[in-house]
Amino acid sequence: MELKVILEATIEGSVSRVEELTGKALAEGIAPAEILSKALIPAMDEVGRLFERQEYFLPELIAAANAMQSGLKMLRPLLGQGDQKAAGRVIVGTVEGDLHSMGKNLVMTMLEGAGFEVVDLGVDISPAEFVAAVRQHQPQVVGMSSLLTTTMAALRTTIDALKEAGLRGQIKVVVGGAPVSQKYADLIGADGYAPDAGSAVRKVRELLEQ
Ligand code: B1M
Repeated sequence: MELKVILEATIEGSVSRVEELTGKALAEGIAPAEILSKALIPAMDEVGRLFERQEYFLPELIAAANAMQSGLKMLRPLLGQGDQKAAGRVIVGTVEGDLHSMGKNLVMTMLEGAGFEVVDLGVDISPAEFVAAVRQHQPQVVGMSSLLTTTMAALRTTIDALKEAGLRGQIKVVVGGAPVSQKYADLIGADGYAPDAGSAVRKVRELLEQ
């Protein structure tokens, strides 16, 4: 089966087609990571381009996002099944004002697969909520996602809030999301930056070894 059909069904926003075709691809023995990297993720890139060209509007964007989520949900238990004991506790959230969840979900899935205990804070998480979550869950690592240039500043305000709360010294902060870069991460005083979900796992491991 050609993965192009899953890519097209995701762009069209068809949840039922994506579920049917993902099931078929898995039954044919295609690796979950391949379905993700060659169909679901590039589909969202194309949806972003269509949105920029104003060929797609919010309803199409939401439909495509739902279609991707439905595929991701099927792949999630199969992605990078780890056999280690909990390698550490990580809390992950999308920053205040930002509702994009899929990148965060993918990062969480890969971390879980790598053996980490992961707490999902959700989206639109304020600095105060991050602070409260660190107090409650006592993680080693805090992961923050930002997908909008307008919400990138919330990465900094959240780090500042963690400092003010006296918690910064006990955690490592990893940031990511399409508009974020290593340079920006350095500028705002994050401990790490990862461009994608796979490298987020490597970065978290690296920080915990320090
Ligand atoms: Co929005 N959106 N969106 N959107 N959306 C983008 C981000 C945009 C680039 C589209 C575009 O114009 N081309 C644009 C941002 C422009 C900018 O800021 N420069 C945009 C816009 C403008 C908006 C709205 C403002 C639109 C409007 O209302 N007019 C609005 C904002 C709402 C809000 O958040 N307040 C909005 C809304 C939405 C939907 C709700 C409809 C939907 C999200 C649904 C959901 O997530 N449940 C949506 C979608 C789907 C997108 C695009 C098309 C796809 C995003 C996505 O899920 N990609 C996106 C265009 C694009 O990115 N191509 C776009 C797949 C996902 C797996 O990748 O999230 O990049 P990504 O995550 C990657 C890496 O970034 C990284 O790893 C992930 C996996 O490899 N990563 C991390 C992410 N977080 C990380 C954390 C880490 C480490 C790595 O450590 C902790």
